[in-house]
Amino acid sequence: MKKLLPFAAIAMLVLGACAQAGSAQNGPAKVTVTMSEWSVKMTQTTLPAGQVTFALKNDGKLTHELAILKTDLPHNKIPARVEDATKVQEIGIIGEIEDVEAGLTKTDVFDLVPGNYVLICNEVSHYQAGMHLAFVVK
Ligand SMILES: [Cu+2]
Repeated sequence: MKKLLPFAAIAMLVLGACAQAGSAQNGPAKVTVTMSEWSVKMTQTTLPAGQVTFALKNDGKLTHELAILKTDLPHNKIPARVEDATKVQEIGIIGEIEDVEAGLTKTDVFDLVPGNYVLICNEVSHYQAGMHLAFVVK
């Protein structure tokens, strides 16, 4: 009987892994955002509601960051800050991945409800240089 215990433990691990894979079938729960000067790309711009893993990959030479805004504003119409026009107002911010240095990738998980979103880089003047993108959660 003692020898059965390790098998039971392995079986539970395998079942756990299957359960995780199963939930991914409902929709991709992971998206990669690639940033460089001066662009933002996403592997897909329609995401399923719920927990979504964002991997921010910095393919550029400067430090970039990702801020997720839940807003119906067009992605190129986010207003500048009054006190510092080199950055925009983080309207409806639900999370961010801060300061990813060149060549690195940082990952975080965000809980998304259905709606319209804008993804921006809010390092100094990066938004104005074109680092913004719209995506939808359904
Ligand atoms: Cu940037």
